[in-house]
Amino acid sequence: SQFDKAKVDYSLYLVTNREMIPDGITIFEQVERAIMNGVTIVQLREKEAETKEFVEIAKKIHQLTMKYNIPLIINDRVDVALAVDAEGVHIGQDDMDAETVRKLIGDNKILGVSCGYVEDVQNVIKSEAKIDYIGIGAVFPTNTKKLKKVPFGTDGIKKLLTVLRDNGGQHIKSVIIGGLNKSNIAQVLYTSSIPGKATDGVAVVSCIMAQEDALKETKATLACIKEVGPWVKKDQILTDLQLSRDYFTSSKFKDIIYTLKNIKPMVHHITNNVVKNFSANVTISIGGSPIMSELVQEFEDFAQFPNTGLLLNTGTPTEETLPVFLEAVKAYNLNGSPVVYDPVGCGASGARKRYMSEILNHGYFTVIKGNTGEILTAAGFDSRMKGVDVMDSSQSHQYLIDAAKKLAVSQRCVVVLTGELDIIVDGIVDPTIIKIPRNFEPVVAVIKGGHELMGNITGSGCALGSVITAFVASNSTKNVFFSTISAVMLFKEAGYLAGKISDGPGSFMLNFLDQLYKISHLESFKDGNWNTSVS
Ligand code: 3NM
Ligand code: MG
Repeated sequence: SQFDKAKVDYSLYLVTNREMIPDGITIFEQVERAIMNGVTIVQLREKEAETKEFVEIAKKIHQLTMKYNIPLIINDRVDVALAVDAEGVHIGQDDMDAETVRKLIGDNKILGVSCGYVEDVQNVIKSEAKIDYIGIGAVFPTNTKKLKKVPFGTDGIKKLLTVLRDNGGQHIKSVIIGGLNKSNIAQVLYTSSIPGKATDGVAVVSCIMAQEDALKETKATLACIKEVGPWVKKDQILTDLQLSRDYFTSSKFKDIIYTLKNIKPMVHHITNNVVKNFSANVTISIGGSPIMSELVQEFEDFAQFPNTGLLLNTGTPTEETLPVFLEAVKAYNLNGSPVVYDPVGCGASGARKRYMSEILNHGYFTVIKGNTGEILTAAGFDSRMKGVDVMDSSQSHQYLIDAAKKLAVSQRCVVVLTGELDIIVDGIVDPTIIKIPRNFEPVVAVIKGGHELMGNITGSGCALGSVITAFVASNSTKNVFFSTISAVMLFKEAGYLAGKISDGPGSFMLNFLDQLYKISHLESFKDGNWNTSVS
């Protein structure tokens, strides 16, 4: 057959599995529906078939793929590929070696190799076989195949793409595989590309082959790949961003407040036991609507409400909470609703650190908010570094900014690092640019202000999470970074004003709620200590 290897579209790569097709539908019907609705390349994978049957099926499937002008890849069996003149062969690590396969199929055919480890990718790059693409997996657990390795999440994808990028494998294409479906594809694509290298496609089995309505499911899956995600709106450019006290009298801030009050965004809190009451009060005082729920069965319903955000605060974890957290993130990701993650105390123990990795690895977060130690830990920086003690203040300042930037870029989200200075980094890139330039530099905002009494009451950091979630969920700015900055500024201003009139933590807590209420209702702009810079 005639085809151009350089022009192969890997974006939705269907791997077949006959066993899981619903009764009454043939593999040919299922594959044709898939091709007609967006599959761009097909791999015929027959683990049980005898050679005769395999070749018969392959011939028929090849007629189909040729009719729609897409390539057919045969899993493992070079003889079958040659017999039907398929466009390529896909091999695993335990199949025939790539050099021999290449000799047998010739230079014009596609050759793909499954890779699960760094060494696998290094071998592909070094190989004489001119391997065209790699399959990166398994990303998540799957029922489709007995896995010999532990699924490695988005971190694993990044690691293997980095090997390709940095070792002369730039030209080698890649598809990701394993447990990918509508609930995670868009998020995984968005968070797993690295500057300078992105994966070229998503390989799926069950989310098409096992479906009663393969037409609808293929369309939906393709939409996840093409759209990259509804949770990130196309950003306006922040050239007119003014981070001064004037901001509170600006029409922009008024718009945000009016919208917030009209919309009354719902903040679904999954938060720690210490701060529930205070967080709920803070949410109400700024015009939001708090709800506390850890009931998995209702997450889907909440996530579908318009203007609803999830605040996930993992401050009091137990053995039972992790699956609840993951289900919540999944429900909100699936519906494109924002998720704000506060990894409380994630550096405090090995267990909390693993907890955090697990959570980060399984979903997309719109905003990640933490104190110095938490963000340093999440970014993989040395969190014992009590920065200020060992470095001069501009050095420690830069260290914190670097950590927040690293986390924001790697998670493609907004990061808020709270401390003496609040550092806010915009790692959200225009979702239409999947291939992020290597020198991508996120915008950083540094906000001063607040009051020292804020550190003397429990839950003020956690309640900031509630305000950020309310602002992002009401989405009045259409820009997560801008909404987050607005939330932080409001919070600090209220803290400053409350601090000035309070005798201690007790009265501060009450005054703080009052000030949040007043500013949010546009009553108080008279005083403040805004001193803010954007770089
Ligand atoms: N290969 P589903 S995972 C065929 O890790 C296959 O190499 C994998 O099926 C690998 O899309 C996998 O139904 C099965 O999860 C993927
Ligand atoms: Mg194999």
